[in-house]
Amino acid sequence: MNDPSVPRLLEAAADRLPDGVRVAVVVARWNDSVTRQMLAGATWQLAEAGLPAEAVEVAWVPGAFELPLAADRLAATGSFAAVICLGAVIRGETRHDQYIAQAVASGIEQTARQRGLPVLFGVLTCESLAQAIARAGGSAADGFAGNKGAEAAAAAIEMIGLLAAIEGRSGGSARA
Ligand code: DLZ
Repeated sequence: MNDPSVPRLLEAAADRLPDGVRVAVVVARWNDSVTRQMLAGATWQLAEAGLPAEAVEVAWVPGAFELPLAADRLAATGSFAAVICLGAVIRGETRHDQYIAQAVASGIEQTARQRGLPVLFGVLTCESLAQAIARAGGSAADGFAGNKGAEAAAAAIEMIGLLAAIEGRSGGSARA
């Protein structure tokens, strides 16, 4: 264990959340047949990690473009260990989707760094509704390519644990 050739490993419990943690989920209403399924995936994943329903706050915004501002305000409250952003940007006839997707990605990344907490990019950027449905829990017609809402929640759980381990505040610890 103390072999100097083995790097120290900051280990966090990747599947359980520390007690008292609260998580916010911001969901875009645009393409809500998709985003509702992503929200269901995210809340299921958070419950699996031991988070009670009352520790999860859900905020709806009109579309993905509005996710970063809402996420930023939620992060600024200091009440949440992570903010999970969920949206579905689907290609249309114009390049509108590209502008939205780029703004959302960079807005979320900026909020995470400026506020110093995990802000998760659970935003689909798809060619078609069928592609989005497949990534939001799937259907018989569209196939199954996971649930990106659940995956964003899993990433939030891991990052909360890792940051707590780095700060030395949780069950996670630096292993020598
Ligand atoms: C306007 C628009 C378009 C064309 N497409 C999407 C989309 O695929 N996914 C999404 O979440 N939102 C879309 N929106 C709405 C914008 O995100 C935003 O809500 C409006 O432009 C108002 O700012």
